[in-house]
This record gives sequence, structure tokens and C-alpha cells, in this order.
Amino acid sequence: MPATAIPTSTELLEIAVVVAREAAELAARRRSEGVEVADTKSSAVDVVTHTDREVETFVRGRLAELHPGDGFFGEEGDPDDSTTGLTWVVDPIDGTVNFVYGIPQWAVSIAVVDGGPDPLTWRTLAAVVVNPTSGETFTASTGGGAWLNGRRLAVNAPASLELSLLATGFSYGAARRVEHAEALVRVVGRVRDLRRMGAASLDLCAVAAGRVDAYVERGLKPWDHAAGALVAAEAGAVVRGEIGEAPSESLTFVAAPTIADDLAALVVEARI
Ligand code: LIP
Repeated sequence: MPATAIPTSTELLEIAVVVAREAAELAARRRSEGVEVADTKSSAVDVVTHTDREVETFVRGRLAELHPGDGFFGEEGDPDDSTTGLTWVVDPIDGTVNFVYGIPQWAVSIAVVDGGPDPLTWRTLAAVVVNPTSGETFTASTGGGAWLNGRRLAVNAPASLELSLLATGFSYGAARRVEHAEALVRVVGRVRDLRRMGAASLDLCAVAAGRVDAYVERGLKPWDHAAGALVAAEAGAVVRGEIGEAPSESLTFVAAPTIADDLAALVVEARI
């Protein structure tokens, strides 16, 4: 592809899948060798491992080889500005605490967006989320649908909120975790049940795959939701942040269309 050509979403997805699978192999190998925490970030429980940093450096380098001039916006390192209009949004290990504990629910999450590193204004073109432990590769491209290992995905159509399975997550800040838990007390009796699986990208893909009916979390970083949000949207989910906005650190709201309005009302009523 000539360097000046504007790549299609499909071409970008092909690059994302190749790099994400290479990164997933590296991360899985490091997991098998034993994982060490390198540092903490926003709190004593917000950890970063040497593998987080190693995988992000690997992904950054491979994307620069395959698509030079694009921007890079990852969890662990400084952003690179884009000279092409495209920016890669990367969480090298989403579900870091699960990764540290050896819980098989963590992922390499890569999205490519048209625009700069602002989730309120970018347009996601392609996305891949790889769970190395399960061997599952979730993919999506704008208008190209959502897929799991080559199988087309579609969200559930739950008959009511009371029959819906809701996934969520908690902050690394203890006070915010308590607030969210108090709000969930006002929610848990209004839905089928709750699930807290520990990796936002896989939670969003779970909505796409019909494994849960909705996902709501406040405080996510852009790299947590960038890829999974496109997978969920292309599977037919309602995907938004605050009313009329895209997902952001303020709110990530993703739901099967049949319950989206009722869940939105419950989010307000329960003061999530
Ligand atoms: C995590 C998310 C999770 C959220 C955690 C954390 P990380 O991302 O995937 O849904 O509840 O607080 O943000 O830190 O593992 O990349």
C-alpha cells in the first residue's frame, strides 16, 4: 500500500490483528514465566507490570514499522502525535490485576481512530481485542460488523431489565469503589445479576457476544474502552457515554437495545 494512500478500515484491521496476536503471544509467554509488578500508579492497587511496559513498547514499534506516521496513545508511555490523521489507541494488558493474579480474563486491546487522542471526538475505524488465555480474537471495523474467531456477533435481546445480566467494574480508588458499590445496592435487585470480570475490553466484547446484556462503568481510560466499544457497537449495542456523548472517563454505557432506555433510567435513579 503506498505510504500516501488512505487505508481502508479493513486494511487497518488486518494490521491491528497481526500486531495484537504477536503482542498476545509475548504477554502469554511472560505470564507463564512469572509476572512482577514494576510500579504503582493512581493508588497502591493500580499496578503496572514489566510486561505491560514491554508489550506496549513492542506494539508501538510494530505499528511504527507497519504504518509510519500514525499517532500512538497507550496506557503506559507518552503519546506520539499523528502526521497521518490516524491514532492507535492501545491497552497492552487490559485486566492487569487479573494478569498479575493469573486469572484468565485479560486482553491486548488495540483500536485505530481517525483523529487525535480524544474519545469525545475521535472516530474508531477498526478494533481488535485478544484474550490470549482463551484464544479468542474479537474484531470489528466500521460498517464491517463484529466477529469472534470468524463468527459474526450480535447482542442479546433481553425481554426486560429484570432479566438482564449487567457487567460493571470498579475504580482503583477506594472511595470511588465504595460509592459505586453503594449505587450497585440500588441496582442489584432490579436486574438478573451482576458480573465484575475485571477487564473492560473483554466486558464490552461480552456484550457484543451476548454473554452479558449490558456494561456500565465510570472512570475508564480511553484505552480501556476504545476497541471494545467498536466491537459492541458493530454487534448492535447502544454505545455511549453521558447522554449524547461518546464513551469517556465520565461514563461508559453499553447495552442491548431492548433494555437501553430502562437501564439509562436506572443509572440515573441509582446514582451510578
Ligand atoms: C481496568 C479495566 C477494568 C476497570 C479497572 C481498570 P487496566 O483496566 O479493564 O474494567 O474496572 O479499574 O481500569 O487497569 O487493567 O488496564
